[in-house]
Amino acid sequence: MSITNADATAAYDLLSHARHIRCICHRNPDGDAIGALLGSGLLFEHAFPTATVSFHCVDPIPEQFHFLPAALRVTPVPLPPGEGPDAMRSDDVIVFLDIAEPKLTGLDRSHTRLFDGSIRTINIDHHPDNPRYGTINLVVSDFCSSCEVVARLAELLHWTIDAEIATCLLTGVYTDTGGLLHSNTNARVYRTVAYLLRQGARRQHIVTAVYRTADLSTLRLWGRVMEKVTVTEEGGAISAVTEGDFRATGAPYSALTGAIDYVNAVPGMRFSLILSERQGKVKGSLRTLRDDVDVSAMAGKFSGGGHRKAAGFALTGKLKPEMRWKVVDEGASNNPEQATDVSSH
Ligand SMILES: [Mn+2]
Repeated sequence: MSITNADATAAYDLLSHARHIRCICHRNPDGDAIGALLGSGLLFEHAFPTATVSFHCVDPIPEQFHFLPAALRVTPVPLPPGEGPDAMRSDDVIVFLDIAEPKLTGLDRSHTRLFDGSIRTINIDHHPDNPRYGTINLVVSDFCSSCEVVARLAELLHWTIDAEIATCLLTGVYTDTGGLLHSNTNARVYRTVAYLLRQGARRQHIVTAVYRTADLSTLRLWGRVMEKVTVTEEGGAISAVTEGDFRATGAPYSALTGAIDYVNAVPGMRFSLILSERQGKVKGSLRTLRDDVDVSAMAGKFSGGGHRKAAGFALTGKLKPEMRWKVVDEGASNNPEQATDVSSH
């Protein structure tokens, strides 16, 4: 599955009539959301010089991505200051990047017009559970990243990807494949990487910024994550960080990104999970290395979603620490009947 020529042409037609193209990525943006946001916006700017292109995300772009071109042009709300949702004109086009569902914009309640069909929108994504909420949907679930979808769109439309744009797009490919290590890194992904490198993508800059830079506060937060890993009877490697951990280490919520890959490294596990408390919510990140485990289905039980091998959810509430201790008669350690559970809370 990929984007068809017809999809690409439909997107082109919509964009070519736009006065203002507003690109939006999901809240708590990761490298793919940011790379796709900036890369697509810059492509549109080159392709449609008479249109105004703007970049939006309700949450700030983490500092580690500030090296990307146009990162500092990102503003919170996809509307000019002082204007309400009704000020959006009929010739405006909204482009959603890496947004699996409307609520992940953080704007689904305040800007309902974005999703009621009254504004023309293009939905560019790679999440399999994306409900195709756009006027035009460029959703390719077997692509590794939304950046790969943007690169494919550019290829079909014969748009030039310059070094700046290639750097944005390669960032998303790198982050959503865990540095080309995840199982979604197939031959087509390497082909895309080769193409972006030929266009001048600054690979070493991405590697340094994303994988070889960690604040002291991040290292301390990760220390707490690693220290608290426990293994469940269902074969899960699980850790949790509380608001207290974030406060004590001084690390922002975004610093947790990447820690899950270490928890997921415990041999023989079916899945891994990191729970984190964030302002009255508990966020869960799930990963698996196994083909017979579908963590997006697990996340779905908590109204979350994602991919088979990487998914997440968010619940309202906070974490209640629970410690379980078991006193086992050593002579009968293989017989669970003789173990006394003295779980304490
Ligand atoms: Mn993505």
